[in-house]
Amino acid sequence: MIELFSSDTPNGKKITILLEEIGCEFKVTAMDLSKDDQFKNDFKKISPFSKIPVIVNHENGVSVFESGAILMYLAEKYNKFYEQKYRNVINQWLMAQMGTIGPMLGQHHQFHHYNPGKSKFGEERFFKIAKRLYGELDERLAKSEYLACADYTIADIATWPWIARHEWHDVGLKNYKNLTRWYLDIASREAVIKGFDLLKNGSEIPKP
Ligand SMILES: N[C@@H](CCC(=O)N[C@@H](CS)C(=O)NCC(=O)O)C(=O)O
Repeated sequence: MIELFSSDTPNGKKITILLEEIGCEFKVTAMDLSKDDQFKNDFKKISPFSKIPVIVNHENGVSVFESGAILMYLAEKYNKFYEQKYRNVINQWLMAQMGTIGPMLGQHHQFHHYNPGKSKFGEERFFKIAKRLYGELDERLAKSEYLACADYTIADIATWPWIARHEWHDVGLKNYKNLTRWYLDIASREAVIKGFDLLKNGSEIPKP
Protein backbone atom coordinates (compact mmCIF):
# COMPACT_ATOMS: atom_id res chain seq x y z
CA MET A 1 0.00 0.00 0.00
CA ILE A 2 1.19 3.49 -0.88
CA GLU A 3 0.82 6.26 1.68
CA LEU A 4 0.86 9.77 0.27
CA PHE A 5 1.69 12.68 2.56
CA SER A 6 0.18 15.68 0.87
CA SER A 7 -1.87 18.84 0.84
CA ASP A 8 -4.44 20.05 -1.65
CA THR A 9 -2.02 21.77 -4.04
CA PRO A 10 -1.00 21.25 -7.69
CA ASN A 11 2.11 19.29 -6.62
CA GLY A 12 -0.03 17.11 -4.37
CA LYS A 13 -2.71 16.54 -7.01
CA LYS A 14 -0.13 15.24 -9.51
CA ILE A 15 0.31 12.23 -7.30
CA THR A 16 -3.34 11.52 -6.46
CA ILE A 17 -4.12 11.73 -10.19
CA LEU A 18 -1.40 9.20 -11.07
CA LEU A 19 -2.41 6.88 -8.21
CA GLU A 20 -6.04 7.01 -9.38
CA GLU A 21 -4.94 6.37 -12.97
CA ILE A 22 -2.90 3.35 -11.90
CA GLY A 23 -5.73 2.09 -9.72
CA CYS A 24 -3.49 0.91 -6.90
CA GLU A 25 -4.39 0.96 -3.23
CA PHE A 26 -3.33 4.16 -1.49
CA LYS A 27 -4.14 6.40 1.40
CA VAL A 28 -3.64 10.13 1.78
CA THR A 29 -2.24 11.53 5.01
CA ALA A 30 -3.23 15.20 4.91
CA MET A 31 -0.55 17.69 5.88
CA ASP A 32 -1.65 21.09 7.14
CA LEU A 33 1.07 23.43 5.88
CA SER A 34 -0.49 26.40 7.70
CA LYS A 35 0.07 24.53 10.96
CA ASP A 36 3.68 23.62 10.04
CA ASP A 37 3.03 19.86 9.81
CA GLN A 38 5.82 19.79 7.24
CA PHE A 39 8.43 20.78 9.83
CA LYS A 40 7.73 17.91 12.24
CA ASN A 41 10.76 15.73 12.90
CA ASP A 42 9.23 12.49 11.64
CA PHE A 43 8.25 14.12 8.36
CA LYS A 44 11.69 15.69 7.89
CA LYS A 45 13.16 12.17 7.93
CA ILE A 46 11.36 11.45 4.63
CA SER A 47 11.31 15.01 3.26
CA PRO A 48 14.64 16.76 3.75
CA PHE A 49 13.30 20.12 2.48
CA SER A 50 10.09 19.81 4.54
CA LYS A 51 7.86 19.83 1.49
CA ILE A 52 4.92 17.80 0.31
CA PRO A 53 4.34 15.52 -1.55
CA VAL A 54 6.12 12.41 -0.28
CA ILE A 55 5.12 8.77 -0.66
CA VAL A 56 5.96 5.76 1.46
CA ASN A 57 5.64 2.33 -0.11
CA HIS A 58 4.66 0.19 2.88
CA GLU A 59 5.46 -3.02 0.98
CA ASN A 60 9.17 -2.33 1.33
CA GLY A 61 9.55 0.85 3.41
CA VAL A 62 10.86 2.91 0.47
CA SER A 63 10.04 6.63 0.66
CA VAL A 64 10.26 9.11 -2.21
CA PHE A 65 10.19 12.94 -2.06
CA GLU A 66 9.95 15.47 -4.96
CA SER A 67 6.83 15.12 -7.08
CA GLY A 68 8.72 14.43 -10.33
CA ALA A 69 10.69 11.61 -8.69
CA ILE A 70 7.46 10.20 -7.23
CA LEU A 71 5.79 10.20 -10.67
CA MET A 72 8.80 8.43 -12.18
CA TYR A 73 8.93 5.89 -9.35
CA LEU A 74 5.24 4.98 -9.61
CA ALA A 75 5.16 5.03 -13.42
CA GLU A 76 8.17 2.69 -13.55
CA LYS A 77 6.83 0.42 -10.83
CA TYR A 78 3.44 -0.02 -12.52
CA ASN A 79 4.76 0.38 -16.06
CA LYS A 80 2.23 3.05 -17.00
CA PHE A 81 2.31 6.49 -18.63
CA TYR A 82 6.10 6.35 -19.08
CA GLU A 83 6.72 4.32 -22.20
CA GLN A 84 10.32 3.31 -22.71
CA LYS A 85 10.36 4.40 -26.36
CA TYR A 86 9.28 7.97 -25.46
CA ARG A 87 11.21 8.20 -22.21
CA ASN A 88 13.76 10.76 -23.37
CA VAL A 89 11.07 13.18 -24.54
CA ILE A 90 8.81 12.49 -21.53
CA ASN A 91 11.74 13.33 -19.24
CA GLN A 92 12.25 16.67 -20.98
CA TRP A 93 8.62 17.77 -20.59
CA LEU A 94 8.52 16.45 -17.04
CA MET A 95 11.67 18.37 -16.11
CA ALA A 96 10.28 21.50 -17.83
CA GLN A 97 7.32 21.26 -15.49
CA MET A 98 9.51 20.67 -12.44
CA GLY A 99 12.11 23.32 -13.24
CA THR A 100 10.12 26.02 -15.04
CA ILE A 101 6.33 25.70 -15.22
CA GLY A 102 5.73 24.88 -11.54
CA PRO A 103 8.23 27.30 -9.98
CA MET A 104 7.26 30.21 -12.28
CA LEU A 105 3.49 29.77 -11.90
CA GLY A 106 4.09 29.30 -8.16
CA GLN A 107 5.72 32.74 -8.02
CA HIS A 108 2.84 34.16 -10.07
CA HIS A 109 0.44 32.78 -7.41
CA GLN A 110 2.47 34.52 -4.69
CA PHE A 111 2.42 37.96 -6.30
CA HIS A 112 -0.83 38.01 -8.28
CA HIS A 113 -3.16 35.85 -6.19
CA TYR A 114 -1.95 35.94 -2.59
CA ASN A 115 -0.18 39.31 -2.29
CA PRO A 116 -1.50 41.78 -4.88
CA GLY A 117 -0.31 45.34 -4.39
CA LYS A 118 2.89 44.40 -2.55
CA SER A 119 5.30 44.38 -5.47
CA LYS A 120 4.50 45.88 -8.86
CA PHE A 121 7.74 44.43 -10.20
CA GLY A 122 6.92 40.89 -8.98
CA GLU A 123 3.35 41.06 -10.25
CA GLU A 124 4.38 42.27 -13.70
CA ARG A 125 7.32 39.94 -14.03
CA PHE A 126 5.45 36.74 -13.19
CA PHE A 127 2.27 37.73 -15.04
CA LYS A 128 4.39 38.14 -18.17
CA ILE A 129 6.14 34.81 -17.56
CA ALA A 130 2.79 33.04 -16.98
CA LYS A 131 1.42 34.42 -20.26
CA ARG A 132 4.55 33.36 -22.08
CA LEU A 133 4.28 29.82 -20.64
CA TYR A 134 0.65 29.54 -21.74
CA GLY A 135 1.72 30.55 -25.26
CA GLU A 136 4.61 28.10 -25.31
CA LEU A 137 2.45 25.21 -24.09
CA ASP A 138 -0.20 26.14 -26.64
CA GLU A 139 2.43 26.08 -29.39
CA ARG A 140 3.62 22.63 -28.33
CA LEU A 141 0.07 21.30 -28.18
CA ALA A 142 -0.63 22.57 -31.70
CA LYS A 143 1.95 20.02 -32.87
CA SER A 144 1.46 17.18 -30.42
CA GLU A 145 -1.66 15.56 -28.96
CA TYR A 146 -0.10 15.47 -25.47
CA LEU A 147 2.98 17.27 -24.16
CA ALA A 148 5.59 14.62 -24.81
CA CYS A 149 4.05 12.53 -27.58
CA ALA A 150 0.79 11.17 -28.94
CA ASP A 151 0.07 9.45 -25.62
CA TYR A 152 -0.95 10.76 -22.22
CA THR A 153 2.10 10.51 -19.94
CA ILE A 154 3.44 11.57 -16.55
CA ALA A 155 4.55 14.85 -18.20
CA ASP A 156 0.86 15.70 -18.72
CA ILE A 157 -0.01 14.51 -15.22
CA ALA A 158 2.68 16.81 -13.78
CA THR A 159 1.63 19.88 -15.77
CA TRP A 160 -2.15 19.63 -15.83
CA PRO A 161 -2.80 20.47 -12.12
CA TRP A 162 -0.87 23.73 -12.58
CA ILE A 163 -3.07 24.77 -15.50
CA ALA A 164 -6.05 23.79 -13.37
CA ARG A 165 -5.15 26.90 -11.34
CA HIS A 166 -5.93 29.00 -14.47
CA GLU A 167 -8.42 31.19 -12.61
CA TRP A 168 -5.61 32.39 -10.35
CA HIS A 169 -3.39 33.04 -13.36
CA ASP A 170 -5.86 35.42 -15.02
CA VAL A 171 -4.27 34.81 -18.40
CA GLY A 172 -7.50 33.67 -20.07
CA LEU A 173 -7.09 29.93 -20.72
CA LYS A 174 -9.79 29.87 -23.38
CA ASN A 175 -7.71 32.19 -25.58
CA TYR A 176 -5.24 29.33 -25.98
CA LYS A 177 -7.08 26.90 -28.21
CA ASN A 178 -4.66 23.95 -28.11
CA LEU A 179 -3.97 24.25 -24.40
CA THR A 180 -7.74 24.35 -23.77
CA ARG A 181 -8.28 21.25 -25.93
CA TRP A 182 -5.62 19.40 -23.91
CA TYR A 183 -6.90 20.73 -20.59
CA LEU A 184 -10.49 19.65 -21.23
CA ASP A 185 -9.47 16.28 -22.61
CA ILE A 186 -7.53 15.48 -19.43
CA ALA A 187 -10.21 17.05 -17.21
CA SER A 188 -12.74 14.55 -18.55
CA ARG A 189 -10.77 11.51 -17.33
CA GLU A 190 -12.41 9.75 -14.41
CA ALA A 191 -9.11 9.31 -12.56
CA VAL A 192 -8.33 13.01 -12.95
CA ILE A 193 -11.73 14.02 -11.56
CA LYS A 194 -11.13 11.73 -8.57
CA GLY A 195 -7.48 12.66 -8.07
CA PHE A 196 -8.27 16.38 -8.29
CA ASP A 197 -10.51 16.01 -5.24
CA LEU A 198 -7.48 15.14 -3.12
CA LEU A 199 -9.08 15.73 0.28
CA LYS A 200 -12.42 14.24 -0.82
CA ASN A 201 -14.25 17.43 0.02
CA GLY A 202 -16.05 17.76 -3.32
CA SER A 203 -13.43 19.94 -5.01
CA GLU A 204 -14.33 20.37 -8.71
CA ILE A 205 -12.16 21.07 -11.72
CA PRO A 206 -12.44 24.73 -12.82
CA LYS A 207 -13.75 25.12 -16.36
CA PRO A 208 -11.90 27.47 -18.77
N1 LIG B 1 9.82 20.64 -6.15
C1 LIG B 1 8.93 20.18 -5.13
C2 LIG B 1 8.09 21.33 -4.66
C3 LIG B 1 7.18 20.92 -3.53
C4 LIG B 1 6.54 22.12 -2.88
O1 LIG B 1 6.84 23.28 -3.19
N2 LIG B 1 5.66 21.84 -1.95
C5 LIG B 1 4.98 22.91 -1.23
C6 LIG B 1 3.47 22.79 -1.38
S1 LIG B 1 2.98 22.67 -3.08
C7 LIG B 1 5.30 22.79 0.25
O2 LIG B 1 5.39 21.70 0.78
N3 LIG B 1 5.47 23.92 0.92
C8 LIG B 1 5.69 23.96 2.32
C9 LIG B 1 6.92 24.70 2.72
O3 LIG B 1 7.76 25.01 1.85
O4 LIG B 1 7.06 24.99 3.91
C10 LIG B 1 8.04 19.06 -5.69
O5 LIG B 1 7.68 19.17 -6.87
O6 LIG B 1 7.74 18.10 -4.97
